[in-house]
Amino acid sequence: MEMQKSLVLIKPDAVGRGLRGEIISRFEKRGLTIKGLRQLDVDTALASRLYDIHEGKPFFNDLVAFITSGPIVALHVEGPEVIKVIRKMVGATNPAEAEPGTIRGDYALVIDANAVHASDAPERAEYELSLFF
Ligand code: FUP
Repeated sequence: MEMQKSLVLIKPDAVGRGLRGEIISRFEKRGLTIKGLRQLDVDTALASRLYDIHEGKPFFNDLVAFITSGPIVALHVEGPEVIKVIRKMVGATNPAEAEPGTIRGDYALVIDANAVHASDAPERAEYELSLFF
């Protein structure tokens, strides 16, 4: 079976509320492999590289301000179809639209503090993983 990689970030809101374990545990229980795990503070330069595709959008500055506001946990996760699997587990970008049972549907309320980030394509995962590992 072909393995795929994803970068997941547990964002400052979720780290601050003590949800690291809950979130990592969901991936482990699903059967995915945590190949790398790192807690760090993101600076503005790293945030700009992570969010390069959102540069120029109205929410860009808030996005950078939020991801640099406290420690995050970066996870290198692997598994079959991991990008699709994780994005379903994470739920809709806007937590108000995320189904209960998803990470955002269970642990977040508003789009500007939506608990986690997850890569949305294999090429993107390679790029994002290179920023953190
Ligand atoms: P996702 O892949 O679900 O994390 O969503 P996007 O890559 O589209 O967006 C990245 C982040 O930008 C989100 F986590 C929250 C923020 N965002 C906004 O604040 N407003 C928007 O309209 C869209 C995204």
